[in-house]
Amino acid sequence: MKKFMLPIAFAAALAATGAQAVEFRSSDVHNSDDYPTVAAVKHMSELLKQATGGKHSIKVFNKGALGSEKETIDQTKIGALEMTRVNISPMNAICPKTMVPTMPFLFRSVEHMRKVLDGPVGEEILKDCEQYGFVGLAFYDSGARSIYGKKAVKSLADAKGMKIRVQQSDLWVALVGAMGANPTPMPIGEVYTGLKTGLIDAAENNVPSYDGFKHYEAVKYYSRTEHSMAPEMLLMSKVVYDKLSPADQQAIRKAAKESVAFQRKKWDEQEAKSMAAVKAGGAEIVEVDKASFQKAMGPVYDKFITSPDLKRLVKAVQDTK
Ligand code: BDP
Repeated sequence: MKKFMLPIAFAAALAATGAQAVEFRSSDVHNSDDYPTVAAVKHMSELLKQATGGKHSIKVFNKGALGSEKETIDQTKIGALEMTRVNISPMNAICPKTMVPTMPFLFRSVEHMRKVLDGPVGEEILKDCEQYGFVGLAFYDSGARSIYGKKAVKSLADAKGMKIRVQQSDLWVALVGAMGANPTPMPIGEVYTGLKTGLIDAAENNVPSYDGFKHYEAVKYYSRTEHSMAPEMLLMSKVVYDKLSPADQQAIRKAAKESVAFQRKKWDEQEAKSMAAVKAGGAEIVEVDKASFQKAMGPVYDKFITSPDLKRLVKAVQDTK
């Protein structure tokens, strides 16, 4: 994979120019220039340009050009990269409150998820990341994640023993382990080859990723387990953010928040488009006994939702009507 990186000293110098115009760089792993998260950050750039009279903008480096999510998170933490758009999951080990929206079968619906993330629970999680070096600017939609592989998974029993790729997060290792499967953590960029060569039997993701990474060409059964609605996050380096004027900081936060509605609209459209594309490409959509999966998830909550704060947050999500 091609890596595009500025030398750290140069990036830091850029970030230090508080009064000057900056074109912030933001990473994304998705291939399509029009993928909802990619398009949303570009839209945010337009809003930011307008709000700052053309002073600040954002350039999106998608296709994983700046590295895997774990790598871009590390770069963002030290200020070598200004912004990164990642799934919430690789943040689980860094900022514990991000585990809450990752938890299996926690959200009852898309509406429930949006309401929680737009409300005080969402704000608390974004804010929590600051002490670890990340300004949490926004959550974006990522739909529900389901298992896809070379065989159909109709109930929990079918997942037993399958080698399933997971994101680089201990919570995900435990979650897929609780299904009786063998979790294999790896960056998304390696999954296509992993599926093709049989290194892994399956992966799990939303339909737009199954489509966008062409995984449906490698494995044909998409079984709708819908086991997690782990959202996307847009993060800014705190090192970079702290050097900006309060007015610029406000403009960035506002533009990010305003890009959320745009992303959600694109997301809904993309889900429909991708569903049609994978079906046309030969994928079979399998209905699943979801309850069998849900019942197996107790140990995941017992292992990770241990502190009073995390218990309070999970309850607050469940109580959100
Ligand atoms: C996709 C997310 C992307 C993650 C990917 C993964 O949009 O940020 O990298 O899943 O599974 O849904 O790694």
